[in-house]
Parts: sequence; structure tokens; C-alpha cells
Amino acid sequence: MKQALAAAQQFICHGQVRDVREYGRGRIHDTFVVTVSGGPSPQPAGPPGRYRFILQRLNRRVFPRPELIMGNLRLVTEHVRQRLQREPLGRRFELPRVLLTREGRDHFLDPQGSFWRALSFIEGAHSLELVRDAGHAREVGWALGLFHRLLSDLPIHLLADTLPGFHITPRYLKQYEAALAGDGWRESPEVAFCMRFVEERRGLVHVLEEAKARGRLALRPIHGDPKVNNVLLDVPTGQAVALVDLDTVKPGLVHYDIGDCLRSGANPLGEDMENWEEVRFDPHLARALLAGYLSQAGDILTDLDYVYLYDAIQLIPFELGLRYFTDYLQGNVYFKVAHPEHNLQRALVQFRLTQSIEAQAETIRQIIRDLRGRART
Ligand code: ADP
Ligand code: GN1
Ligand code: MG
Repeated sequence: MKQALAAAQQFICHGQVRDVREYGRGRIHDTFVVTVSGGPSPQPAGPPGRYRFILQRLNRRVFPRPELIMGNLRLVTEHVRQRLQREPLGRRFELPRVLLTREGRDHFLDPQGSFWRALSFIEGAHSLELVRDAGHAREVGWALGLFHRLLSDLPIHLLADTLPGFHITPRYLKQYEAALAGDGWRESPEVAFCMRFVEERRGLVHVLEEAKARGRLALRPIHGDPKVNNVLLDVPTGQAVALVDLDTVKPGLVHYDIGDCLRSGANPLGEDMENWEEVRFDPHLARALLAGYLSQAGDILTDLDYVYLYDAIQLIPFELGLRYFTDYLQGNVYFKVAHPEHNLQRALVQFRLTQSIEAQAETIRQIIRDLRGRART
């Protein structure tokens, strides 16, 4: 906390830091909310006297080149700001803005080598860990669709690759095989279940990468991590007002995002559910989420994009399960955990979700067909 306080001081010119406290439930960075009093707010229309900002210590094990993140963030927030100015939405939507240090830099490197950055706090909004109902699912999908639409004209060569290999499923399979060959894990019935689960789905892992290699799917700017708690909702109305956690914005397939958003937004029990056998994919939530998404991004999807939507919905929860399971086998080196079995439990949740998706494949394909028909009429 002392380090966080010292870092917070770097991002204020006037006034005093009143409070620094841990914030949110991210699995990668250390996030704090800082309250400042007595200085002008960096928000254009912020209240005088007291304001808050988000302070984050970026995880350098996951993101070895955090300076690339800051470049992308500045580019993307400016692009979205300009587009919304040209084509107003008629409702609130914003991305967090990068706040600068007293020296005018977009980050602060402390004496221990930690990389700190500050973002404007999205006021009057909150994020939920679990999807509440179909209205919430629709808003989450709407926010992702809007994000894709607003960035669809940003040339991808301008975006740095902040996390090489992210969402490249065959690469995660290789890492899994390397982890299995290691000796840092013990056998258990759950481990045996996960191993069998992965073996039975080896044929699945190449589907999106092959489509990309064959030119059937194209790279576009993506969010990379559009799960439910990264969409902020207006407190009184429940409308989506912001997307946060933009560190994985980079060139990718919109399919990664759609699959990720659905594995989070159509799993009402959430990804940390202890009774993993109860986890299921809810097609009503999925329909609402996809309808919200297509209301904004329907026009940027090609016929081939639609062809691979179901594959993405099946693949991305499987991929996340594989990532959690691998991390468990490696001794929990990537995701933050509350206990040593946490990543194994999270893997089981994602694998159970994948099973539920597979069991409802025809229903999900029908939802995609229905919504596509509606988008075209
Ligand atoms: P991580 O990458 O570790 O998930 P996030 O950037 O998602 O970290 O931040 C963690 C949580 O903090 C988010 O889920 C959200 O609830 C909250 N948060 C992040 N940025 C902001 C912001 N600019 N304004 C308000 N809340 C935020
Ligand atoms: C991580 O940072 P956070 O908690 O929003 C992860 C995502 C996973 C997610 C699962 C950079 O996201 O890929 O889908 O956990 N982010 C990174 O909750 O690996
Ligand atoms: Mg997050």
C-alpha cells in the first residue's frame, strides 16, 4: 500500500491524496482507487474539490512490454472519442482516459521497477461479477458491438501486439503439453477428468486459426477481454456506459471477443462457481447478448464471420479452461488465485460450460440463424 500511495502522488499536480484502496476483482493487475481533494479534477466536467482515479500496477509477468499497452490505449480512446463526436449516440458511452504524471508521462516506474498507470474513474457506474438477467446480457453485448463498430475503421497496423499468442488456441495446447511433462502436479480425479476432456477435443483447437490462415476470417481491432465485469453499467438505469480493461486491445478475430463475452455473459453462475457440476450455458441470456451485439456490429460482420460464430462460442470457454488447467499444472504462475486449487476449479467450470454448449449446439446455431435473418431484413 505504501508503494501505491507513492505512485498515486505522481499522478496529481495539486491537492492531496486522501485515500488509496484496493479495487475490483481483476485477475491480472493490482487495481486501486485513489481519492484526491483540494485540486482541480482531470475529468472535463468533474466536481470541484474531490475526485477519484484508478491506479494500476501492471502485471509485467503477463505483459512484458507495458509501454505498448499505453500506446494502444491512447490511440483507441482518441479514435473512439473522435468517432462519437462525429456520430453522437444519443446516450452515454465512454472509455477510461489515460492520466499523465506531473512530468507529463503516461506511466510511473517506481524504484522497485513496478509499472504504474492512472486512468480516469468512470463515475456513477458499477460492474457486476455475474450476469443478472437478459437486460444485463443485452447491454454487455451492446457495449462490445459498439466497441467493434467504432474501431472497425482503425487500421490494425497502428495497434501493437501487447500479448503475443493471446487467444491462439493451438499455442495454449502446446503450453499444456509442456506443463503435463513437468513434475509440479499431482494426480486426482479432477485432474484425470480435465486431461480426458482436453484429449477428446484436440480436433477443436485449430478451427479459428485455420480459418484465419485460409483468409476466411480477417484480423480487426478487438478488446480481447470483454467479460461481464469489464462492462460498466449506469447505476440507476442498468445501461452500459463504459468498457474498461483495454490492455488486450490488439489485432485479432472478433470471434475471440464474441466467444469470450458469451462464455462470461451466458454463464449465470459465474466462472468462480465452486459446484462446477451445476454450471450451464443459458441460451436465453446468449440470445439477448448476441442481439445486443448485432444491433451495433451486425453491419460489420461478413457471411463467413457468421459461419464461425458457433465454433467461437464452443472454443473460447474450452480455451479458457485449458489456460486455467495449464496454470494449475504449472503451479499458478499466471492468474491470481485465492487458494492452490482455484485454477483447477475454474478449469472445471469452463469445461462444464463447454459441455453445456455442445449439448445445446443446435439451439445455439438456431439462435444465430434467427438473429442473422433479423439483421438482414
Ligand atoms: P484486471 O486486468 O486485473 O482485470 P481491470 O482493468 O479490469 O483489471 O480493473 C479491475 C476492475 O476495476 C474492473 O473490473 C472494474 O470493476 C474496475 N475498473 C477498472 N477501470 C475502471 C475505471 N476507469 N473506472 C471505474 N472502474 C474501473
Ligand atoms: C483475465 O484481467 P481479467 O481478470 O479481466 C484474462 C482473460 C480471461 C479472464 C478470465 C490478460 O482477465 O483472458 O478471460 O481473466 N486476461 C489476460 O476471468 O490473460
Ligand atoms: Mg478486468
